[in-house]
Amino acid sequence: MKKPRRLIVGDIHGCADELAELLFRFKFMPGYDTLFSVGDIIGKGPKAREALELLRQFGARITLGNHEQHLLNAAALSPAKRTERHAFYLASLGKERDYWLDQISKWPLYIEEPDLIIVHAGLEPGIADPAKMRPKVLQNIRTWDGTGDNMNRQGEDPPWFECLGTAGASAKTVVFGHWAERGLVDLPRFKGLDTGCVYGKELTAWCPEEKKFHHIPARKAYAAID
Ligand SMILES: [Mn+2]
Repeated sequence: MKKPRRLIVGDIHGCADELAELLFRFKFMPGYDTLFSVGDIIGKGPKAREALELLRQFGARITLGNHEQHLLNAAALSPAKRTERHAFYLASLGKERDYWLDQISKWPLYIEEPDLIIVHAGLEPGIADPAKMRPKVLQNIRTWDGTGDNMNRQGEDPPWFECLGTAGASAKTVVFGHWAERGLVDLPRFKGLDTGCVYGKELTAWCPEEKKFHHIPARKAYAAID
């Protein structure tokens, strides 16, 4: 029998059919293999509830994405103050809304394994300890301007993973999502998994034991790139 494997899945955004196909093709064995998600399971796409349910059934450990943060923010507002987008996010949870809100509110900002750090967007340059990094940075960073005021200035500022320097240079591989426009990142210490499934590209996961990516093509484009 094969050794237990870990599978870390990139941004799903309601693409539950592609997630199911990924788990099937990987021959994922619940209770033997371990599943992780970098978050952004909801938002944009069609089957948020089904994706959450699949991850629950397979015992996934999940880091909080910026879209889950948007959901939690929506739930904290009085109904009169919610935007249409807030309402869409809350409605996407279906009847078990309260159950999922409770679950999602417990998801961590990052997960540390002996050899990995799993995080939604990336690590904050200049800070060695992930516990001291700002939540909004862990959830949103793409590029680094030296302060974190603007974390999405592509083409002007460097990607966060080029800015960690020696302070953030742990021996662990950082596995992240959140940057569909850039797509797959395959550097020795950095694995970026958001390959824009919801935009009609593909769902990507990485297995550290196999040192291999797994890709499932999107069945269609569910949303336009914003
Ligand atoms: Mn994101």
